[in-house]
Amino acid sequence: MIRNNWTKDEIAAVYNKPLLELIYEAATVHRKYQDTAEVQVCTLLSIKTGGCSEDCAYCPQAARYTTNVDVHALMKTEEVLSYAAKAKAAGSTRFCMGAAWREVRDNRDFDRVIEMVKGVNAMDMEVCCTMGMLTEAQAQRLYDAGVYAYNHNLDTSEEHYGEIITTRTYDDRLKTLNHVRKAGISVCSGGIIGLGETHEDRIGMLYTLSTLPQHPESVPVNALVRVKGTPLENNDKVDIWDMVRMIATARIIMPATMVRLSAGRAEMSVAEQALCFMAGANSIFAGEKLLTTPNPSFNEDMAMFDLLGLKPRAAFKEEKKEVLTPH
Ligand code: SAM
Ligand code: DTB
Ligand code: SF4
Repeated sequence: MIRNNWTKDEIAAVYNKPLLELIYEAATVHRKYQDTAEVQVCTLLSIKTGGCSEDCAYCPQAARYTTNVDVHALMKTEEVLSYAAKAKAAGSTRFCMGAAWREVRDNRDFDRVIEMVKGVNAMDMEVCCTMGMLTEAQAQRLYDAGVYAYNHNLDTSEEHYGEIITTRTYDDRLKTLNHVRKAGISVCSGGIIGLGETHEDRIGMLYTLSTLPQHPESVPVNALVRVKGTPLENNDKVDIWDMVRMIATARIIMPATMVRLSAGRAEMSVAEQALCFMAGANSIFAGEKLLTTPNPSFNEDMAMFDLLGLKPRAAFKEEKKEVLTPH
């Protein structure tokens, strides 16, 4: 049964289980709700890079930090479509376009994004965008153009949010998620671990996600990529066991959701990633780059899939219908 009335204590009890017990339980839930042989392969492309006005402490694209990111205006439509075609040929079924914007504005750039969305949609790939805050009307326009999913992360708990970002609020994030949901777009929302948050903060973020009126269809779990020049560059590397614990808890409390092993794979061994799949992760970002930082190559990932007996999930497979228990 899918529940959206979890309490923080219940989630903490799952999160704090003995590790092997937690993995076993998550793997059991995974088998019941998902096809464990399949992993969704999404390709990311940064269509507008750097120069962002926000102060997200983890992000190499914030204009206020001096990082090695090459700032780039919005790409040309044809160029984006040729990347999408390559991603499809390599076996990707979801193409996610990222823009370093605080929010979408109703200008020519947005018109161009709409063209890109139509083009990628015509290639029979699931189109995803992540471009910052959206109004209800903008979400509707994206849906009408063929956007399948929108990524907008909560990143951390409500309590810890102000330590990481001061240029917008948690409530702003939730509002955009609501606009996305209302427009009929699939919701992709998760967060990052390794920001200096406590275990309670991680539980708090999972609480907010799992008590939304409807669970996000996908929840990315990112390990902080420590980028030189950002305020978090000297944070400790995320412990793989923390990643596994987070993925397993997300899998148990949101069983019908795709849980994505997102940023941080470049620093993980195949054995470590296998543990994450065992614990219920069933989606990855593929391609040599995430938005601006390195990621394993398609070939390395396909070799990993062969080794582990996994295969890429087909596009447009409907997520299992949720039956929610009332609050
Ligand atoms: N600007 C839009 C926004 O913030 O929603 C979309 C792009 S933004 C780069 C997308 C997400 O990438 C962020 O919400 C954050 O979760 C993730 N991200 C950014 N930098 C990261 C890093 N260094 N390590 C891990 N995840 C990161
Ligand atoms: C998400 O949760 N992770 C992706 C995607 N959504 C947009 C982004 C990760 C970015 C990592 C840092 C970078 O490459 O710039
Ligand atoms: Fe801008 Fe998004 Fe990076 Fe924040 S995470 S600085 S909003 S690109």
